[in-house]
Amino acid sequence: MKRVLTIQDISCLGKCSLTAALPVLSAMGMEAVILPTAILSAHTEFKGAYVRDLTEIIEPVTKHWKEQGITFDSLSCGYFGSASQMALVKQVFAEFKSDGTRVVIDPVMGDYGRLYTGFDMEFVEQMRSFCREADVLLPNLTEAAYLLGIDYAALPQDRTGYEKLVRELAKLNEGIVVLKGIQLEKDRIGVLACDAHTGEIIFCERDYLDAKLSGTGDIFAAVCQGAFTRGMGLSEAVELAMDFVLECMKKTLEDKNHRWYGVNFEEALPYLYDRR
Ligand code: PXL
Repeated sequence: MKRVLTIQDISCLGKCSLTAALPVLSAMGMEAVILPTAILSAHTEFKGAYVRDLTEIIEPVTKHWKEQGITFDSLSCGYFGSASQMALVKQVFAEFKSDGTRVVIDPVMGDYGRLYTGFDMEFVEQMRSFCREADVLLPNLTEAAYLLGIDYAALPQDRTGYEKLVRELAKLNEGIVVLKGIQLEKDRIGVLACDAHTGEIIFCERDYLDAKLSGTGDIFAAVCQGAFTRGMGLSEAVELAMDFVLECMKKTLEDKNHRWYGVNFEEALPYLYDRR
């Protein structure tokens, strides 16, 4: 069985980051090992969340794994508790990366044009250079704008503009970039993927569901990690991630009393299991 590492926070309440990635990776048939970067009472869309930074555990936990001879088939990271964790996680990647171990980085910083609570420009600067570690980089539009130092309001409006943007992003990691949340038409949403090695560009589009739901990016990232680890190609991985996120959103919106703070991925898991 493939064993994968996912490094991100535990939001005790909120159905995102590790509490969403773990079930997704399990449903995809792989052993998920976790390295929590922080524990939060709830994700930061909740006002006044309690945050406990876990920077201090990174070294001793990974040292123990090394002593046990543990290896991973892929490595990923998402939400960091603080900017200083990036240097440590870079070391973790260096220690556990071997031939064929893909590093998937979701540069979690913000959405809808603004940074999440607790992040600042210094964090953005560090993230920009940390992105170099990524074989696969998964920014949304907000993160893309911050990474490239451009105004969110000045993002492109057409396919040609986005292709230029995604190629610029791919210079950060010289690998694969999957840019999420592109709306070229009012009722469609898509992702544009670029592989800097081959020059390949893929655009994958689905019907747009007009709902702002937290955790979809984390779920998208977990499916991508699982898909690449299972040996799927770029196009297959991206299609599966999009379809599953859409399935989660549909399941959520079917319930008029759905939770505001996360998607119903639980009832969508059989779909993922069948398509993996
Ligand atoms: O879903 C991204 C995410 C992950 N972790 C925490 C968050 C957020 C987004 O708000 O607050 C703690």
